[in-house]
This record gives sequence, structure tokens and C-alpha cells, in this order.
Amino acid sequence: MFKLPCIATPINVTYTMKRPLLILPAAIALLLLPLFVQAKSKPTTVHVNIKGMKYDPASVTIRAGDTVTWTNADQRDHSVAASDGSFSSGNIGPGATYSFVFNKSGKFEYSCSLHPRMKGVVIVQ
Ligand SMILES: [Cu+2]
Repeated sequence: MFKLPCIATPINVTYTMKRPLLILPAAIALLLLPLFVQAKSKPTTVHVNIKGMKYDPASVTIRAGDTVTWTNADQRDHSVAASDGSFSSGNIGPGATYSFVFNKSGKFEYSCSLHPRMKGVVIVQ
């Protein structure tokens, strides 16, 4: 029967005392990592306010699958119309909202069809 030499015991004791101190934080980080990754890739909704004849913020950067919701906080109608025609809200009355889900990445410039000087952009990463 194989017998471990006596010298192995002190080395093993040293390792078992030090290893858990290093492994524990690493193990916790590894266990928590999927939570952060999931939170980051989970689709979200970004809000754009329409007020004073402006989109606020005029530029938003989102991830594919995210939603942008525009809320008309002005006293007159506005709209959100993509330059490439990929989305168009029609008239958004005062207090009303319009939402669009961006599934493709790219740069989507839009304007108000009633007031063409109102411009905004959605950057989808
Ligand atoms: Cu407008």
C-alpha cells in the first residue's frame, strides 16, 4: 500500500490555509458574473421628452432590442419620423407617447414631420 511521505503534511497545511483566502473572492465574483451579464443584455426602455419644439435628449444610444419611448410634453402635436422610413409615429398629441423597438443596429436619424427643424437620432449598438 502506498504511503505518503511525512514531509508532504506541512506543505499541504500551508496550502489549505492560504488557498481559501484567494479562491473565495474569485468564486464569489464568478457566481455573480452571470447576474451582471444578464442585467446588461436585458432589453430596456429609454425615454425621450418632446418639449419646447425639441427632443430631449436629442441623441440616445441604446442596444439592439431596446425600446425608445417619446413623450410629447408640448401643447401641440409632434411626430417622430425616421429619415430612412423605418419608423413613423404619426401625430403624437399633447401628453401622448409613441414607442418603437429597435432590433437592428445602426444610426437612425429622425425628425418631426410637422416641424422639420426638430431633429433627433437613435444610435443602436
Ligand atoms: Cu413637431
